[in-house]
Amino acid sequence: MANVVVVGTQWGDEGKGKIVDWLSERADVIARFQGGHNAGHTLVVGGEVYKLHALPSGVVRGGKLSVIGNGVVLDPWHLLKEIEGIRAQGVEITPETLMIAENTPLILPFHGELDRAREGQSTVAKIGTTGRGIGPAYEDKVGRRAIRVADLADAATLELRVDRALVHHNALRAGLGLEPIDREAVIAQLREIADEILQYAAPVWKVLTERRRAGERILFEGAQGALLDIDFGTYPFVTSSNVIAGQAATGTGIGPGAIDFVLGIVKAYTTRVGEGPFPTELHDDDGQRLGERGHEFGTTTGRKRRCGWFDACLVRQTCATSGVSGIALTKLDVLDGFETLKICTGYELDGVRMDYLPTAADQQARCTPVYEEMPGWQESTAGARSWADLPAQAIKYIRRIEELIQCPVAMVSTSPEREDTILVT
Ligand code: 2SA
Ligand code: MG
Repeated sequence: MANVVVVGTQWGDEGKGKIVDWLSERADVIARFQGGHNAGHTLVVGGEVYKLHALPSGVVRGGKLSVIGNGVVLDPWHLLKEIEGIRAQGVEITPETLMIAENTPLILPFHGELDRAREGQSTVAKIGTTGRGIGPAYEDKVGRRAIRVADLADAATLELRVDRALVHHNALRAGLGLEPIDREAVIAQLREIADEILQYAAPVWKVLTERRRAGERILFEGAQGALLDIDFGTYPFVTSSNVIAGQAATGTGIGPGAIDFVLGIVKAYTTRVGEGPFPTELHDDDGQRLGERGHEFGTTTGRKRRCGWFDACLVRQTCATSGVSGIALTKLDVLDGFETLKICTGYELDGVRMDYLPTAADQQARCTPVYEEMPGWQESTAGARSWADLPAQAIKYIRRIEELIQCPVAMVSTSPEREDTILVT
């Protein structure tokens, strides 16, 4: 496997961070290609816990190049704080090990304010966002009024860019009852961090192309999950970027031909944080148990995640939209000890069997899951490192998932620890 894209196949929090960390041992470059510090990736290395938001998971490994691609939206103040925190844990971060694409749009303080104001003001508009300003920053990018990393290098350009953004934002803020933005303060804040950010700035598209030609391997690290994709997710309850694998190419500036393998990360059950449809959601003891055993709380916001049975119908769909070549199944141990497990194989919509989730919101709401049941296993699978360590029923569950989603299992992860991984060869 040369260049691998890692993507979430559900609503995020599938355990991508650990898998990316595991794969990054075999990569030279690790690149983020969408999202921002709404992501929360937890890595456990030799007992040390690292919580990453904007930084690629590769940073904790020495000798690799970590890249923040143009598809990301970057809060520069948050990034500098995150770098400081990770450095304090003993990780070296320098312009040799971290590169930020010059054409990356910035998240500014008023983006976060707008995000939170919208979420707070109206129950009609509430998405359940992380409140990090992700949506408003992407709006400015496609609205052609973003301030990008390269703009920090020239004072006159920066002022022009700020003015362009403020024309839009001040009008919007007036409607929401927010104070107009203090132009001078924004410019001063940006100038204050400009040099610190610019030391990492680079033409990432060029660097990646050259590195690839030199035979180096690139690992593309997705954030969130395919059902939060702006086009293919459960719109409007989605994030504001393309999350699916195709974005790895446009979010870094390397052609789609550079992608050799798409690894879909699949949690052995389903979770979702924020509002929106979730056909297999459980409101009973089983759901409670999944949340407790799986420690299902947001890494970024600490929010409790909604939990439910594995939805093979949705994952079959997301494996298709991302062109997943193989999956990594994670958090299998959370299912240890259940008497019976349920898998959703499709939906019933007004008496008709569906093998995909329809797009129309009213139809989604009327879809009821069709389940098949399997006996669970009583043994512990936590920390298993080979197939031989897994109970027969657990292997059957994995094989059934593989069949239903029409995609082979390439890896199984049995704990947050790097080594507790079963590779399927
Ligand atoms: P936003 O902030 O605009 O991207 O929110 C829009 C929707 O996307 C969801 N979203 C996420 N879902 C799961 N995990 C995410 N990352 C953090 C984590 C979240 C956290 O790893 O735990 O800590 O709460 C993430 N980021 C965005 C969000 O819930 C909205 O449904
Ligand atoms: Mg997460």
